[in-house]
This record gives sequence, structure tokens and C-alpha cells, in this order.
Amino acid sequence: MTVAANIISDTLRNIVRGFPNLDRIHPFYRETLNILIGVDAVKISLASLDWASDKIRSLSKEYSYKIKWASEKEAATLRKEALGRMISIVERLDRKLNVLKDARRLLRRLPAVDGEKEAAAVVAGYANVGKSSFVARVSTAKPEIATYPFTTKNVSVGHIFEGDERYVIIDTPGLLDRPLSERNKIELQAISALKHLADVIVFILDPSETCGYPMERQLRLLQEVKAEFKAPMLIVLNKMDLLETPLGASIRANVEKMRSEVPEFYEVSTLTGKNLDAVKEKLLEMLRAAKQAALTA
Ligand SMILES: Nc1nc2c(ncn2[C@@H]2O[C@H](COP(=O)(O)OP(=O)(O)O)[C@@H](O)[C@H]2O)c(=O)[nH]1
Ligand SMILES: [Mg+2]
Repeated sequence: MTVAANIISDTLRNIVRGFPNLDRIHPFYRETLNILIGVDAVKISLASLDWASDKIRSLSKEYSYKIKWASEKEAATLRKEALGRMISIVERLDRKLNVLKDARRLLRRLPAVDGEKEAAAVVAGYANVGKSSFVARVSTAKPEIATYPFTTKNVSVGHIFEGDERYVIIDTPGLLDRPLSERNKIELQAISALKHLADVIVFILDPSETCGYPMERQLRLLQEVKAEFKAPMLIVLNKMDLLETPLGASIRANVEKMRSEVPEFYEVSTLTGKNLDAVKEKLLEMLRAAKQAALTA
């Protein structure tokens, strides 16, 4: 009986100890957990396990004492009674254990964003403007691909290394590539969680419009994302290599129009690499500032 009690009690205690500290995880994780499972539900479950672990240990002590002074026959009954009570405590934890199992699974599936240390850039813009190409160009060659917990969509998480600095850049296909009004509830939840993650928004536009979306729509999305996310924004015009093609005139016209509406932006080509060093330098500067602000906050 004592052995069984110790095993059960230790197992419960280890589940609690092995669980990430909810007050210290990245706000993005906490928000995601909160939306899908509920941070309070997880905390209550952890507290219940803690309580059960103590309770089982004290029952074990209580019955050991009784058994010591009991007759052989009484002892057998007491042992059975003790185990019965312990099992009933564990059975009542069933729902709580499931909450923790779900929470664990969710946290494991989240993109590998390393808590407080790393500032993160999130990439937005219509489909086919060159978001994935951009992430590939400015970050590690092989970004990690994670399935976003809300959707079947994949986010790709790249790392930007600069000396001993390390930042995260996240491509979120299917989330920040069209107006909010066109998104379903699950996608909106995902975006809400992304807000806690984004220190900088990289917004990419395609003035050649070969992505299939006119500049006006792209600019409207830019305004929408800007209003939605409070993070500073780095605006990038991609596919500038197409200036040398018959599309050149309309690209030039679109860039001129941009100049009258948007104070600062970068003209790049993720195909040829044009201006990518400058935009990467600017991105690093913004991420550094975000990190500094977080440290002094
Ligand atoms: N000409 C040109 N094409 C580009 C450039 N960047 C991306 N593309 C093309 O645009 C398409 C969409 O690129 P992708 O990075 O997948 O865009 P995403 O949907 O925003 O992630 C692909 O066919 C790319 O080859 C560029 O700088 N110049
Ligand atoms: Mg893409």
C-alpha cells in the first residue's frame, strides 16, 4: 500500500513539476493556451494534482499507522480501504489530467519561439507577393515548419543570426494575406495570438501586381494590418527586377503613388537579391529596438 501510494504521489508530482511555468512562458504561448484551453483551467488542474499528491501521501501515513496496530484481518480490510480511497482520488482527476494532456500537446505543436529572449518579426502581405522568398532570403536556409495549432496551415519559422544576436521571423501563409472580414473565427483567433508574438511586422507588396492583386487592395490590407497590430512596420516593395520588363512603367507608377502615401519603404527583389542587405539591416535595427524596449519595460 505504501509503495503504491508513493508511486502514485510521485507520478502526480512529476507531472506538475514537468509542466512549463505558465507565468513565464512567451505571451504568444499563453494567449494561444488561453484561447484554446484556458490558462485558469490549466492552473486549476495543476493545483488539483498537487493537492491529490499530498492527499495520497497523508492517507498512506494515516493508514500505515492504523495498520500497525490492527489485527491481521483488520489490516487486510484497511489496506483495501486505503487503496480504494486513493484510486477514487485519482479517478476524480481524470478530467484534469486530460486538460493537462491537451495543453502539453498544444505547447509542443507551437512554433519554436524561445520565450523572453527572442524578438520576432511576422511577415504579412497578399499571396504570391514573395513572403516566403523573403523569409528564405533573410533567415536560415531551412526554416522550421510547424502546423499552426488553430488551423491546418503551416507557419514557417526562420532564425536570423547576427553575431551573437538571434531573432525569429515567421511566415504565416493564409493568415495575414487577406482582409479580416474574409477570415473565419479560427483564423481570427490565430491572428489574435500572433499579436502577442509580433515585435515587428514586415509588410510586403508587389507593385508589379503579378501576384494577382491590384496595389490598391494591397495598400488597403496594409492599412488594416497596421491598425490591427500595434507593432512597428517595415514596408517592402518586392519584384523590382521586373522594372526592366514591359511591366516597368506600371511598376514605376505604383511606386510613385506609394511615395505620396507611405513615408518609408524599401524596394527590393528577392529574386536578384537587390537591396536585401539594406532591408535586412533595417529589420535587425527594428528587432534590436523591440528587444531593448522589452528589456526596459
Ligand atoms: N520576378 C520576381 N518574382 C518573384 C520575386 N519574389 C518572388 N517571386 C515569385 O513570386 C511567386 C510567389 O513567391 P512566394 O515567395 O511564394 O510568395 P508568397 O505567397 O507571398 O509566400 C513565386 O513564383 C516567386 O518565384 C521577385 O523578387 N521577382
Ligand atoms: Mg508563401
